[in-house]
Amino acid sequence: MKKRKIGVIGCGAIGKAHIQRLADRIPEAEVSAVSDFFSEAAKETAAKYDTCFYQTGQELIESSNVDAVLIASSDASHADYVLACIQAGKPVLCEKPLALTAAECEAILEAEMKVGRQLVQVGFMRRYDSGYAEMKQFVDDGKIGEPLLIHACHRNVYQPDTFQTDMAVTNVAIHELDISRWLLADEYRTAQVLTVKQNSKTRGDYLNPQLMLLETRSGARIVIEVQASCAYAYDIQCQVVGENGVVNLPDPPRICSRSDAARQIPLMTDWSERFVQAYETELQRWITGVIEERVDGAGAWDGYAACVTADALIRSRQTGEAELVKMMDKPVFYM
Ligand code: ISE
Repeated sequence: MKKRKIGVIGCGAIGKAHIQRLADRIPEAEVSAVSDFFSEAAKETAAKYDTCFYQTGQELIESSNVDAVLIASSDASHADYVLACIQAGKPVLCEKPLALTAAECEAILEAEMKVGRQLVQVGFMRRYDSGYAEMKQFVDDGKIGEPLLIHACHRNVYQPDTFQTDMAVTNVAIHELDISRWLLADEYRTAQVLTVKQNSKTRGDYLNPQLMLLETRSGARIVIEVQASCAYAYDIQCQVVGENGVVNLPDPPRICSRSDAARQIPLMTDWSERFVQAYETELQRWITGVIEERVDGAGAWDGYAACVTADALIRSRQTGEAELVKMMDKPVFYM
């Protein structure tokens, strides 16, 4: 079997976790190249995995030693690297968000249409989580009737010192923006951020929590509570309410202990542990897509849809009003 040579840009926490997964779990892939804005991090990773170090992401993308690229660098760097991959004609899995703004995503859509082949997959790994996948099947099978509402919570324990208010949308709620339109097979019409009582324990200068309200074109409503930090655990909740019933995202299985007159089920605190199965399935399906020359899961269009909505949420925080989510008509290329 010819292994696909994967270049990884970004050797921070998520980059390293992906490299380990590729090495341990994906026999059809080998990590052939790494790079990072902080070259020491890339050099260390290259030594650990006996792979090649590249000074810049651009050099890695252009190298003949790389068949496909995984981008796990800082959010602000995603769009330029994705464009470079498209220009080099190489498949790319880009961690979420695809870009920081819808305008950057539009450039990506244009570039992809110009080369005439879908190359971009976006790291919306929740679509591969078995819990979300079961919910989606349940909704699609009509088991709760017409969906009316989604209640979602995204609660984090901590954030890096560099965290800012907008990142609660672009980096955190972006998952719910994708998964909700996927679960409902609907697009958004409006987006609004509501002012809520703030957590006085937040360490940093950002709004926490934030409550986001979305309305879809068919009139369904989605309420997302985002606690970027200071929550009791990393807790992801999602409930779809339909005309005939509701369906809930299952919590990941954990042991249940009984002692001191209490029944206890531990919760996770670190987001990187919660969706391990989803990340693994995502990588497996991405590599299969690379081999079969197609994109699996969320593509550039989905990355764009999430970013247009994120832009509207950020505008809404400034205007205090519900903002229209102004998406371009879907090009035939993405149908
Ligand atoms: C983090 O950056 C992620 O990427 C996780 O997927 C998300 O759940 C978490 O809230 C973010 O802080």
